[in-house]
Amino acid sequence: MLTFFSEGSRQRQARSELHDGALVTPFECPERIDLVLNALHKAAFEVRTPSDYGLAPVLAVHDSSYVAFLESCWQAWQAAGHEGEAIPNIWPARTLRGDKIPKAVSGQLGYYALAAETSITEGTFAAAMASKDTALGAVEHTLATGEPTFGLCRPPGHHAAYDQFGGYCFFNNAAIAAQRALDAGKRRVAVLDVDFHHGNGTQQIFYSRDDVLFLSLHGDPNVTFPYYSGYADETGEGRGAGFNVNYPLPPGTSVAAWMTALEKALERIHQAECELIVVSLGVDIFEGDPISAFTFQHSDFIALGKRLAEAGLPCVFLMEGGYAVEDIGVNVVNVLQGFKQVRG
Ligand code: OKP
Ligand code: ZN
Repeated sequence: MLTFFSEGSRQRQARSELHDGALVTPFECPERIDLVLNALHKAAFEVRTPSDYGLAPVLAVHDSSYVAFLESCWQAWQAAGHEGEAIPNIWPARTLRGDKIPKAVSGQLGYYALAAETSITEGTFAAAMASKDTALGAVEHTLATGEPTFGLCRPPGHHAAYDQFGGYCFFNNAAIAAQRALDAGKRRVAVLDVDFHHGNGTQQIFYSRDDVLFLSLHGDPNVTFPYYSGYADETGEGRGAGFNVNYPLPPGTSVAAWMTALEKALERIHQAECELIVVSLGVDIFEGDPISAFTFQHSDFIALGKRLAEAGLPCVFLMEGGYAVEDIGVNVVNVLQGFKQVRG
């Protein structure tokens, strides 16, 4: 299976994440890339550099003012004389106006952010551009050949909504890839999100559409980030009614129970006659993940890859979360190896 990866992903080198009331070194760190690349090389996976696909595929799923904000934010933040990294500290919360985009960068930050852990820094926009190129390189190869691919995206994407960043995400790589597959002629695409956290951004982007079936297995939002999205009663609206499926699961959920939810998701994918699966591959379902609460062991990732291969559809794996850095490489490679064991 071919891997796509763009070196530009290294340009996000944030120093600060607001975590448990303190500014800490971000969990979503550039070292994650090297640990996955090392494991891929050991397992003899070929890694390719994607083309530069420009902004058009980003603007197919994101708001142009939002994209312009991300591109200019760091410069504006510095010009305003702020010392640290760009982090919002006020939002258009329920009792404030949601229809105003303030002039000051501090006000814009709150408007375009959905959470406060994710800082914007010098290389953040460049890294987000690289990450979507990785996703596009992968999906283009799968569309051209039918072969499965892995896109080593960084930063991740599934929390990024039409016009909001947060949860370490800026551009929604999975949504960009799914939209590209539709534009290339696929009639319906499934985005299957197995990251520990609910893919609120992907859900929001496709919520009223029936050409993308979004399914997510994740920690119960009653007790888990992103808290305000990911409940089972979020099933889609309008044409999209029935095309959004959430499987919230309690912290500590057994792998057997998780796999039972996966069976239901795969059944729905077949019933909806999807022609391709984009897998939002977060390996933060690993038991040792420092910010998550599922119970996957190394070998369970092999079983996951096998089961996805048995679904029989063209498959694009895109990296999302995974913060147990010592284990991230083996966990990712195990999914891909499991897939290969079934589909070659
Ligand atoms: C990004 B991805 C934990 C707080 C969680 C943000 C998590 C973002 C996860 N104490 N903060 O892996 O889905
Ligand atoms: Zn996650």
